Amino acid sequence: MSSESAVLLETISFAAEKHRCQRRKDPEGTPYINHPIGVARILSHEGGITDIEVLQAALLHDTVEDTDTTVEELETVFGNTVSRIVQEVTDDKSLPKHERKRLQVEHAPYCSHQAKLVKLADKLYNLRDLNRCTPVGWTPERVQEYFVWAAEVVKGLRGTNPVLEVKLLQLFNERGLEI
Ligand SMILES: [Mn+2]
Repeated sequence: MSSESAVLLETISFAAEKHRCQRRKDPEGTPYINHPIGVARILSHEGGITDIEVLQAALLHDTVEDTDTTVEELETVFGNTVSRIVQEVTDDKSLPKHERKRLQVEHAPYCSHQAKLVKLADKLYNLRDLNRCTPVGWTPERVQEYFVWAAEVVKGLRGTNPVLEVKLLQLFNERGLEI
């Protein structure tokens, strides 16, 4: 086995352990790990990304925000670049939700190219998921608001990956949104 394959398996295993008790918000309660795996697959399969550190960061992108994982831990296990990308895509949970969402819009243009890729794939996965089914407790208005907000974030990520961006634009257009 190539060393990159081994590294990816180590990363998937780490993320699966960290997210082991979490579920998505869909009515079926899909295991949370399906999301980071799906985000990494969008990058590799659709975006043509082969940068192993981007794929690792995609697999780990919600570990600091949503589990007990620290940036220092990621740095020790996976190195400086992977931990930096994850840190870039991690919201500051000490801030109110509205403020976190506003900061995502504001910071998007200034993220590294690698972090922008993870953000694009994360948004594409989540928007497709919202089209597939509505999260428990969400109204159609809340779903539409999420699309509006995501379009604002994606606006700041343009020029990063044409394939992913075209797919996102199609989803926004279906919702009557222009970016
Ligand atoms: Mn995510």
